[in-house]
Amino acid sequence: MDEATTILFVTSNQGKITEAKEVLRPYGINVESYVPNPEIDEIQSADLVEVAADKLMKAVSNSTLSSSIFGVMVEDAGFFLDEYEGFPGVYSAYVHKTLGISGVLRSLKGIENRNASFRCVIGIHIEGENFFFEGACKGIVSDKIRGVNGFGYDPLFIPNEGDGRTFAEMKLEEKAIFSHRAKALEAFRSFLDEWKQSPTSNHGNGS
Ligand code: ITT
Repeated sequence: MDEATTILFVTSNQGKITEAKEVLRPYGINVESYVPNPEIDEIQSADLVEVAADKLMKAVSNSTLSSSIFGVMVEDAGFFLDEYEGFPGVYSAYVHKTLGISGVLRSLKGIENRNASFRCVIGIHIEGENFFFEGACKGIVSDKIRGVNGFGYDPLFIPNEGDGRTFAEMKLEEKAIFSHRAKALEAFRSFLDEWKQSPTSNHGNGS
């Protein structure tokens, strides 16, 4: 990226913003946060892409965009437990608010299958078009709450690609190596490299 590109990330979750900044900064992409008030109402759907698409449409129509903003971004994410056929998945925010991570942990007491994954879909609106990028991270649920970093389900989740620590025991830059969010943002970043070269892009080096 040879020029600063500013993306407006519309989310009520500060943790997501911090991580997106961390992943995209090395590529010269600035992430600015926009915390909607009231929060964007999410539709009920079993499909993260559908939820992200609806969020993106609402975010774009709610945001006042200055000319320095290159794109508008939203994200929908979830924590999927294999034992429960993916639940809480798209209901993760609700389960986190009601049961909390200690409730989720209690529900898994004595259960052998502790496989889990995080998944997310990032939706980005650029020059009137919407683009979607997915990321997933597999791991297992810890037998106790561990660590104070990150947010949400991080103190429960031990990624398979890691060294046995939960996400909440890792530094920001460590989680950003292989998290679901980092993977989706990397997919966006490589798309952007190609897109900027494309002759039809107004922002392209090749235009
Ligand atoms: P916005 O919709 O405003 O972006 P949110 O926190 O409601 O913020 P989601 O609906 O996408 O976001 O998140 C679903 C839940 O999954 C929520 O409880 C998050 O805290 C949790 N979650 C998402 N990504 C996570 C991550 O990287 N680590 C831990 N928990 C995460």
